[in-house]
Amino acid sequence: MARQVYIDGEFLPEEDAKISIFDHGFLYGDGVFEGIRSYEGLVFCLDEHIDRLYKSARAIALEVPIPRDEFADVIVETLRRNSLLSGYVRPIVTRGCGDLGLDPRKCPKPSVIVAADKLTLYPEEFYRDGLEVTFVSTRRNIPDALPPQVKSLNYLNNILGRLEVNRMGVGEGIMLNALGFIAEATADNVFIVKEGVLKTPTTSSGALPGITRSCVLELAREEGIPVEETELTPYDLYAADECFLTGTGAEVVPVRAVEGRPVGTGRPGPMTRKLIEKFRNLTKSRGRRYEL
Ligand code: PXG
Repeated sequence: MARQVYIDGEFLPEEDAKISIFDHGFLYGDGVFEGIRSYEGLVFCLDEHIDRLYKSARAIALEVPIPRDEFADVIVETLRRNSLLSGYVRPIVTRGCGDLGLDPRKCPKPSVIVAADKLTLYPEEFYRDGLEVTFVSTRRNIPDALPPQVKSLNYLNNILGRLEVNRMGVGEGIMLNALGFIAEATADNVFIVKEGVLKTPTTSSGALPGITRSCVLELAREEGIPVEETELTPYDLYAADECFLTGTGAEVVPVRAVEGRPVGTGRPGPMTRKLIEKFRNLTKSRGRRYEL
């Protein structure tokens, strides 16, 4: 069955779901998006994702043409129309159609698009044994050029990192910022555990404020684990007791080696395993429930 896509007020089969060549989302990556997961009829952290989407839009002076509650309903309806109880949903807001110049004033009407599909999961052995990561040479965009908090349609920085990851044949790549501090992975946030303290780079280091990241920080605090948002160097990762990545697709995934160096014992550590379990429980309760 053809996938059903929402575009500006209507649902269309994918072959009819088309965006203009003159849309600045296409021409310039001028727009914002989200990646949301649903678990057995629960849109995970729907409010948090909506919140980040509207904040991203505000940061680039893009007015989302529909109110938040309506956007949330459209997201749920897109999952329903695609008969997905567990899936991945991608809301997008673009600057809309303009001329071939980049001036956003020429784009009177932003477009709202929501697509959904099944999710390709990381292989199960990643969760059991951990994945390997490498440092990529592509640095994370500097915040003065493009705030890392904005989940914009400009993903070339991350894609350049991903190309390096693919060439290395590992699971993910860690990006440093211009100062040499760890920012995040190409599509996930990074955490380390050192002497019982859970640490993750600050957003000012170049990390996207990941929804999974905030859930993990909250779960750790609940467990009484000391947490720090701080600057981290490659050395901190080499010397860490544990390391894991977080993201909507990845959830919480252990890292077993960095640049060929085993992290800690080279096996997923106790804090990582605890947080995987707690996060999986959270995916059963937090968000908006729906039925097909
Ligand atoms: N950092 C970046 C740069 C991301 O794109 C995350 C961290 C994790 O954030 P959440 O909110 O998901 O916990 C992301 C989000 C993909 C894909 O196809 C993944 C993301 C975005 C777009 C595509 O793997 N991850």
